[in-house]
Amino acid sequence: MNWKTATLAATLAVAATAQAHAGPTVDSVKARGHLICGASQGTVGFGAPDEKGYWRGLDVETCRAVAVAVFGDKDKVEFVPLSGQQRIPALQTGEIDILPRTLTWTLQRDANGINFATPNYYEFTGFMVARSSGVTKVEEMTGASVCVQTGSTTEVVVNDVSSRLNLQLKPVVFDNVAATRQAFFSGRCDALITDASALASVRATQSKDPDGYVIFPATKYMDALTPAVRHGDDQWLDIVNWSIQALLNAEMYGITQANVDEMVVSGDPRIKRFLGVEPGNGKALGLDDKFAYNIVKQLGNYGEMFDRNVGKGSPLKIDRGPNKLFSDGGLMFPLAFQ
Ligand SMILES: N[C@@H](CCC(=O)N[C@@H](CS)C(=O)NCC(=O)O)C(=O)O
Repeated sequence: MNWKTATLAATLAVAATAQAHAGPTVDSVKARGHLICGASQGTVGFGAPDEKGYWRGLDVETCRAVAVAVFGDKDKVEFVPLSGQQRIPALQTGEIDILPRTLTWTLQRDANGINFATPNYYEFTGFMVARSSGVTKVEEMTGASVCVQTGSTTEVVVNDVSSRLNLQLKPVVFDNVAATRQAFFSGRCDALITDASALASVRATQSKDPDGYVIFPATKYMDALTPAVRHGDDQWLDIVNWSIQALLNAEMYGITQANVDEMVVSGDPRIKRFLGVEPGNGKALGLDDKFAYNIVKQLGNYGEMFDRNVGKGSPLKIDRGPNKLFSDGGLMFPLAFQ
């Protein structure tokens, strides 16, 4: 054996044993026959049922990608709407299997019984105010009352910004999405604070006069909105991570829902591994070797998902900005399928 064949033999030996042991979450999901996903209480673009009751949105489709990975079917998933306050306990107690719900990755949350997977959206917390107020930036908000929801990082942001700039902001706190938004639109508060994308969604889909409101960043510190799972089940974390990675890799390779069947005959070894033409990657995760192919076939790539839910193909028209792939100057980073 020369050094080349010896290395190849060693690699193949590792590949042959690289099959994941089943973990408790994937076992119970399979036994149940569907995934249970923590969802928003209704933010168009991220998570909301359409007029026929079918759940749509970027976070919703992140769950659907995991359902495809496990079952080969994007519809083997049940969505449980949760408030900001309810969402983490629902994950910790096992009521849901996965929580992709505009959840900012923070140390306190991470240390508290949950694990974050791969961010599916990056952005800033924002304020929305009536255009008629004339306010266009945080520094002009002295004394403003702010509608804010419990169980969200925005409670911390309001207090941080207020004390840093000595603005004496007055938080008016609510415990669910509808009440918070309704209070703002009825004039109970001068400003509404949440993720800037959720504000864009609320403005586009829930206000009578979208032009009558302005949105600006509340802070210069960016959030990574990241699907989470429970502590203590590494295999499940891997499955969620690589389902999200499948969406990012597909975009990097230019593989779309429309062309995925043509890409299967690609001669590029990386693409062959990615689509499961070369076996091994699915098996290593305890999944079908075609799990990434199936995800793209049923949902498209990350860019397609972004565009139809929150980007140019949606009412929100949000720019890709930091959510571009790293190769286009963004923060989305595909990891190697090998
Ligand atoms: N990213 C922030 C805020 C996200 C969030 O969940 N916001 C609350 C209100 S501030 C919410 O329920 N948003 C609407 C939704 O997710 O439907 C966090 O992780 O706390």
